[in-house]
Amino acid sequence: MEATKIFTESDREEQFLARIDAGEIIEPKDWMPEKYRKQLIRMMSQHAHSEIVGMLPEGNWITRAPSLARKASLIAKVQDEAGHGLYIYSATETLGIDRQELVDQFLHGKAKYSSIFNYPTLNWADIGAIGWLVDGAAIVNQTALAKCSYGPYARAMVRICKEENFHHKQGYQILAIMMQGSAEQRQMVQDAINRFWWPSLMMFGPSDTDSPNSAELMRWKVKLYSNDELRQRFIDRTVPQAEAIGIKLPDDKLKFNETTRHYDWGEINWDEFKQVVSGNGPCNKQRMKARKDAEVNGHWVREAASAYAAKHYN
Ligand code: FAQ
Repeated sequence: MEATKIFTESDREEQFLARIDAGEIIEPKDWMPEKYRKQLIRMMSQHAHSEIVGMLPEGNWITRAPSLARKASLIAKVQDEAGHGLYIYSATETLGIDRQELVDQFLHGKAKYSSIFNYPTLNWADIGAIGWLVDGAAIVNQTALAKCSYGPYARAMVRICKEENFHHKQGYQILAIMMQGSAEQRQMVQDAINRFWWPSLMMFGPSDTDSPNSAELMRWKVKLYSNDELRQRFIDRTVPQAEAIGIKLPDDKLKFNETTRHYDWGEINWDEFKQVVSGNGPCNKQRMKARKDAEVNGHWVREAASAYAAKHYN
């Protein structure tokens, strides 16, 4: 009789890597290395928290949108971001972690969220800038993630990218219309872009030489492109859009390079990035307070919803 083969941890890891190399999609019940699971929980939960915190700078303008149509579309956008947070929390739960645990990690400062949402929204053009630049950057990053190796995350990204595309067009349209308006309106746009351009580039994370997680995530095809590759892709597609509506991007070194067929550009202020990520950006304290207050003030709503669900759906 043939002896039953006992698979060791390293056999399983080898099989797992062979599946990754073959381009197979990993599903929740498949065997996966513990580090793969942990890395996904870290990255996906950071992404979910970002979507939820990302509602705050835009929510700031709902009561002051310049028309009923703009107010309606901004409410819809903010609501979409809540939906994105919820899909990604659900996808993260498939890795065997409870959503409340993820939220608690965030509220206790143990899980990060995107640096971009620590900047204030000072004028209406900032809402256009967020749609055009922040959603634009998110699309570049997330279109790649829609092909990542973990099924639930990849599938969540497909729908999210469709909605982000709509946000991106909406933001660009806000700016394009303002650029055809008065000198003051054009000045508002330029001011918004001056403040949001560099932080949008920081959304892609540290440069490749300074990104501790990239090598592992790329080996597992969670990340298909490096931080710098995606940043370059975003710059290449955004510069012509800026030129088309007369916006000047705040980087004197920005210039199309005929040899590389990409734009050359200036230096990111990595000190600023580190400050913002470590809690010292312009709005970090305000954002955390808003989320902590929501957790406390929304407790009775969650309790009532759970009681209702227990009564009607169990
Ligand atoms: N902000 O080794 P890496 C959106 C941290 S959603 C804060 O390169 P990794 C939609 C990183 O966590 C925007 N922290 O890390 C929307 C790590 O720290 P850790 C969010 C950052 O994971 C639009 C450390 O630095 N999108 O915008 C940032 O390989 C409009 C070392 O970095 C996602 O989360 C940062 N910018 O690459 C909503 C997409 N960058 O955890 C509302 C999914 C890096 O080891 C309105 N995530 N860090 O302590 C990713 O693609 C990746 O996680 C990166 C970072 C690319 C963000």
